Amino acid sequence: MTDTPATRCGYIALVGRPNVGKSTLLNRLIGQKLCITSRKPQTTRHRIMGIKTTADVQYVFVDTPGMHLDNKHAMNRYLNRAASTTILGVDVIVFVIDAGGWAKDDDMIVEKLKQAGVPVVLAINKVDRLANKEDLLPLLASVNEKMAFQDIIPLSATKGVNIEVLEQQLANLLPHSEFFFAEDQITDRSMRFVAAELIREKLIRRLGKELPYALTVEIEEYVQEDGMLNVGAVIWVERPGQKAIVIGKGGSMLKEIGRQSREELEKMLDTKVFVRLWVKVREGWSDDERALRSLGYSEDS
Ligand SMILES: Nc1nc2c(ncn2[C@@H]2O[C@H](COP(=O)(O)OP(=O)(O)OP(=O)(O)O)[C@@H](O)[C@H]2O)c(=O)[nH]1
Ligand SMILES: [Mg+2]
Repeated sequence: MTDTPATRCGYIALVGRPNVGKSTLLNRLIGQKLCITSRKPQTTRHRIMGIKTTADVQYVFVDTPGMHLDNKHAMNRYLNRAASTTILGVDVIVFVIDAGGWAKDDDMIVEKLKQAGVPVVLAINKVDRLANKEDLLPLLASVNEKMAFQDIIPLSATKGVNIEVLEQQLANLLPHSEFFFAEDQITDRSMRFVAAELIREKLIRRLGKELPYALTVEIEEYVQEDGMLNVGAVIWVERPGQKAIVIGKGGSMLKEIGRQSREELEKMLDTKVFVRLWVKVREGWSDDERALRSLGYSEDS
């Protein structure tokens, strides 16, 4: 008989509707900025792993796009699919909701979680926004009727409240296993992918309400040379008017996005970085299944 390893290791999906703080929570759990975040819903578009290794536990967190009822647009269908399929391959699910209240999308997600057949921990995020702790009581009383949660943990991803409690509970739920990844590995994604995401984050944060959904970033050049990293990226938009907005007056917006991206990449990689950006138009790419695939929005990416 083989001995059970003393260590624990497994996959933990962070799921929930858009904007509840899944990516912020993942970054907090692994103690470093990996996933992009913003005030605008539907910031995350790809499944991405964030790995945390301690002496005896390796947590493989999987960030997912927000799930929502609207399935009319091809991009929305892709986002829902990426999140739904993740649920089926993990050991534990952290279902993130907003302390502000239960929403219709949460009901839809619960139905999917019931079918997953793995423990679900409910994380009630953004408790720092509540004026009084008692304000949470009605929500706490009602969530028990939704499904049998393994645990219910009120927390704040931005303020770091109750994060260790969640982490400890998750450790207990992971199977005994050898580690899957090297102890210093923090993600399954390439730095090239992370660079594209960072540029997209700067764009989402700077631009108005509608534009974020109409753009995507494609890295064309990623070359390390003479102690310097050269990053060349195309920002795809859907209409000429959007291109003008992204470029800005005299190129001012594009220059600012480039500067912010460069600074964050330099901090992250501890090397000099040079960022070049272009803006190109590809009409209707976000509602075109083929264009989506060619721009990296496919199940295996
Ligand atoms: N006050 C407060 N704000 C938070 C907290 N956690 C996240 N936020 C904010 O909520 C917004 C959304 O956070 P994200 O982490 O991007 O949310 P998400 O669930 O990943 O969103 P999608 O990727 O769009 O599905 C950001 O402005 C965060 O700063 C929290 O604990 N307290
Ligand atoms: Mg996110």
